[in-house]
Amino acid sequence: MASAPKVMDIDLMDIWGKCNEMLVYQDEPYNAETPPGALAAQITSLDTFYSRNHAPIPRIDSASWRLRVEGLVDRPLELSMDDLHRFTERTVVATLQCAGNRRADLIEVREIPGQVPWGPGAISTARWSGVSLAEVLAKAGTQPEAAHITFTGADVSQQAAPPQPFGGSIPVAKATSSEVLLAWAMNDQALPAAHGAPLRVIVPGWIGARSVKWLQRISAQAEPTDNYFQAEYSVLPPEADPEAVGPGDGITLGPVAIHCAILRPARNDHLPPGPTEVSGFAFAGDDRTVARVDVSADHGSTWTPTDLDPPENPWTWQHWRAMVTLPPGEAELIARAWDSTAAVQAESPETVWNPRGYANNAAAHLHITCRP
Ligand SMILES: Nc1nc2c(c(=O)[nH]1)N[C@H]1C(S)=C(S)[C@@H](COP(=O)(O)O)O[C@H]1N2
Ligand SMILES: [Mo]
Repeated sequence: MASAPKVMDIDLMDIWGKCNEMLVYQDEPYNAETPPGALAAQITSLDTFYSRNHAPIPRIDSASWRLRVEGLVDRPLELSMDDLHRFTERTVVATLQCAGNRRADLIEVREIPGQVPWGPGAISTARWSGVSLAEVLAKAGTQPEAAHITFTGADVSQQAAPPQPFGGSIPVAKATSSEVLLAWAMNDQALPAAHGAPLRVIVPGWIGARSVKWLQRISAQAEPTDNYFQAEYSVLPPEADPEAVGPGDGITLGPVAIHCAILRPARNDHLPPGPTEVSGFAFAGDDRTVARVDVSADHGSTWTPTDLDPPENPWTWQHWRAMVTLPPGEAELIARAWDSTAAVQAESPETVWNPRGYANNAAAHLHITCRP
């Protein structure tokens, strides 16, 4: 399956509205990473927003499309787009991050077969607009036994066993938080087909996999969904065989853990020794914020605090920068971030390696060569 990303020679602009600098791992299902230059913007443009799929992208006729809301509810609903537009429109800026982001660094520790070798760009930020999921659930009237809200998309994935539509669930407490949206717009434009048109879930601060695209069904349940992808997105013990484990054997992923990336200098940059600006972003996850980011240019002996942007809200990345002095010769830049609960990134990918390569939140390392 996926190997090193390639920059496409055909015009993806015409297919999924993506720029040609996207790092494409697979054409079908379409899996492409945001190019490094685009990660410096606070809001990611639609043509550079990363794309993560498990099946061909469906094109849905929004006029005949309906959303079913069922399960443990007093009043099951069937809603058209017009019905949804009668709810109050809400807008939330939120970063979406794939649980497999930065898997490439884990693969350097030990191979992870059959998974997309994402670099640091399976993450992007958009201004999402739509209706609050809490309002739709209130209209349906969730019953007291409803503990989880399940989402099912329209795309049937052959990667699942057995093949099934992509789905996932989140606990009711998160589902009824004001930031969770059923979104029909992205950066003030109609939601593109590649990002889930006509309607997708946005679960800010949680792994991207729970933000189900091409949403068709919401179901209130006593238990988490048994959809294949709910259990697939879990962290297994290092010695586990991912082919042999059962659904409950891993740590099911929900909220994202604090991590950061270095954007400048770029990988393989050649810089003169001396003062240089190092910059990047950090993302705290859940409803935490980034509290501090430090950088080191001497393998972690000394650390320089960075100038960190204030949070726009708890669900978005924060950019940072600092001047550091580069030594002559080979240098290793390290950046590490703390969140508002004082949790800090793991020191190295070895610590967090897991068989499916999820949730790599190790400190960012960048090797550069400094020559005058
Ligand atoms: N229906 C459906 N929803 C989905 C997926 C999918 O394959 N099908 N992929 C999920 C994963 S793993 C991620 S990281 C995000 C990616 O959203 P994006 O493609 O809009 O960036 O969508 C999630 N929602
Ligand atoms: Mo993902």
